[in-house]
Amino acid sequence: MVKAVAVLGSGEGVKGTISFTQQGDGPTTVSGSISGLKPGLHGFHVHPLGDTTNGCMSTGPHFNPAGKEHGAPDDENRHAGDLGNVTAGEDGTATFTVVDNQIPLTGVNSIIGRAVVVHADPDDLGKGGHELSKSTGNAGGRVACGNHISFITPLLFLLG
Ligand SMILES: [Cu+2]
Ligand SMILES: [Zn+2]
Repeated sequence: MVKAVAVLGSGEGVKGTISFTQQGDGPTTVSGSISGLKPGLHGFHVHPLGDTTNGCMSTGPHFNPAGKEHGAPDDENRHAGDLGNVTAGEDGTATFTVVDNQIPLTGVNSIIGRAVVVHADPDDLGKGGHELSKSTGNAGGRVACGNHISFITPLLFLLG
């Protein structure tokens, strides 16, 4: 079992902790809680760069090693980083668990060192007909990001 974590922060009062676990070559389970959101759906993605020099903007576009279009998590044609939406309740907190096959913690397409981003608006999953639907899901601003996704499994264990 390999484990990783990302801590989300922003200047806008949005914060949270996201944990990642993967068993062997199986899917990665992402679970977390994010507070300070407006109620409703918020796009949730892995972006490729663990760089917040210019805030969440410097994390790059969506993690997309296969060169595909933006889509829903269960679409064939999707960015690897497309994790869909998280839903914040009336208290502004989203608590969620997502299981996904395209965000491994090891290997060439590992998401370690990359960033997780939560957006201001709903991700239309590529189906909104907006000019941004096929690239970003038209999910609006980046309200918080966690750079960067870090192993919490001892590296000696991974090598051994
Ligand atoms: Cu994003
Ligand atoms: Zn995408």
